[in-house]
Amino acid sequence: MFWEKDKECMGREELEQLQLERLQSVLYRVGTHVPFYRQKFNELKVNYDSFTSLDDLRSLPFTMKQDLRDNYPYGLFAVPLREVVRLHSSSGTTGNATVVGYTKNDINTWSNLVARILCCAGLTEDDVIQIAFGYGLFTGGFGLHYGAERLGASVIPISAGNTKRQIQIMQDFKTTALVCTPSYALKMADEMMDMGINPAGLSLKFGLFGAEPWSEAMRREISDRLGLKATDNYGLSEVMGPGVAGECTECNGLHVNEDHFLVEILDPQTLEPMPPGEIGEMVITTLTKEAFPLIRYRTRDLTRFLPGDCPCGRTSRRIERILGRSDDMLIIKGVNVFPTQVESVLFDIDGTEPHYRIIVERENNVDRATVLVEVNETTFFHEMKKQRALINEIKRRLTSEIGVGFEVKFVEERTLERFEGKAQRVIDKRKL
Ligand code: DLL
Repeated sequence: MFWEKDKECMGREELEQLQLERLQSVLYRVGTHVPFYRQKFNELKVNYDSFTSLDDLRSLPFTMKQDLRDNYPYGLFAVPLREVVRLHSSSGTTGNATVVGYTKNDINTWSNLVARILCCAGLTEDDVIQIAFGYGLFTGGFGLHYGAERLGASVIPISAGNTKRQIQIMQDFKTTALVCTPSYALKMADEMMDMGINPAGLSLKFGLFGAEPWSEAMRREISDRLGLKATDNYGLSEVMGPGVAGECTECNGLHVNEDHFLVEILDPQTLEPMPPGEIGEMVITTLTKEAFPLIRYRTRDLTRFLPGDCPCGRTSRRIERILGRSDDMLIIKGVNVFPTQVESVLFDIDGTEPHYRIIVERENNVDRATVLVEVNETTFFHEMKKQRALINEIKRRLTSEIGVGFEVKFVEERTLERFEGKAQRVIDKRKL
């Protein structure tokens, strides 16, 4: 099933020609209308008129989150505010907020690309889509909403929170597709258990999850518990919001909407392209956005291009699920650790619940990382010997798969905070 087959299955040569033309036009636009880029292009003597291949992209400057903050609120807009019909903002966990804007055309493109991603995940106009992302300055709610309407599905704009009511509505309205963060989907599964509702009795078929990193093990957990096909979709507010990339029903990587976004995977240190198939930082150039185009935006998200063709027939390049953000990467005793790696180990072990927290401390200049993991009642009240054995098994697997030792502590079911939006997995108490 395709939304725009001619675009999704375009030959590489034709696609690259389109990307080059769009790149030149966006460079002209920002070079003319955005002082920040005009100055950078002048300094670096960028002559985009003479670009003959996409490799010329490498002469262009990068844009960083800090540049967005320095130009807060409207400094990077490429159109007058009069042409902007929507604003969104990302608060971020550190530093000032950033603001992004959309023209009418941008909203149109955005809706279309999200519809593409929904269709790619198997949804049709027959679906009843419950959007449990926050509506507001966060791009998740409105982004998915407009896309789902464009698809022609029946949209339930319930927003995040009020979990009991979510489940009631899911039952009454016969929701077939749930859209939220993966951690919120798990919270819903817990709540259903408490309410004595069997997910098998609901009409759920699809779950479209995104906005935070999650593991393959978590996908299995959610799919099994909610009885749905779970796919991953990716985006970020700076670049548009949801709609940048999404999985098809093959579930083997996220197809990038390459006719609208030019993606590079670079070595975060040298900023040179990573060899094919290796993990690096994703850098994105928007090719069609009018109000808020970005050139070589450093997302900090780490992933790699997947080799080979997808059996679904789409020719767009696929990226692997996001491993994490380079700023979420913990360095524990010098070893790089992503919360998703810990998650993969925990979710694979019987007796533990899919809820965990990682606490990092430093004592006498030595790092100590502790994983708090919820365990079911039976495990929690196991005799000491059995508990020890399970803890040792988890420790052994964490050490062998991640390369650094963790303390592991069991906590009772339902003691760790649950999340309705993006989960906060790490508490870093070190003053680094
Ligand atoms: O999270 C946009 C979005 C909404 C995407 C709904 C998908 C669904 P921001 O709040 O600006 O925008 O956060 C963007 O979230 O740089 C990634 O680090 C992370 N992220 C988003 N999607 C995924 C994903 C929205 N599928 C930041 N897997 C990005 C892993 C993701 N991380």
